Amino acid sequence: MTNRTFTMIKPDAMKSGHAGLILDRIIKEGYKIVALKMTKLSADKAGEFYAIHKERPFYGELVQFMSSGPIIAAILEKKDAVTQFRTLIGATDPAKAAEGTIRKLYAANVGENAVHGSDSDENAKIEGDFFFSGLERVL
Ligand code: 3AN
Repeated sequence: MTNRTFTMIKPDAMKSGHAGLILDRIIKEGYKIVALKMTKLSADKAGEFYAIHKERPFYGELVQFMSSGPIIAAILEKKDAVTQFRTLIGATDPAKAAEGTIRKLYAANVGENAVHGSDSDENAKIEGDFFFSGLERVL
């Protein structure tokens, strides 16, 4: 059980002005921000990040969406961070997400679902390393 996970506030939540509320919620839920940046992914970089989904039917749409506007990327620290954060964001499809979760509150649909959260400790490390150098992290 690691104490870190990786998140992105996706282009839909950036566009709808919910980034501040989402960050505020994350902090209030007790996550410490280890690294944080706003950036815009090129289609190539979005494709690389989501390479694990290459064979899925929605891959093209996902890459297009994730490179359509700015995102905020962050490494977060909390006890049991990966599992706890997946609970906080809710199900992939906001229609199936529990009340009060970030996706229930702010996501429009399964494709444009406001936030990303790593699904394992291993992927949390890979994803954090994809966005942040050592110099860009606190500790
Ligand atoms: P999660 O983000 O909840 O871990 P994954 O890993 O199954 O979900 O999917 C990664 C991303 O792919 C999702 N966050 C969402 O943006 C997109 N996605 C997943 N399922 C679909 C779908 N059926 N149609 C369009 N996009 C999807």
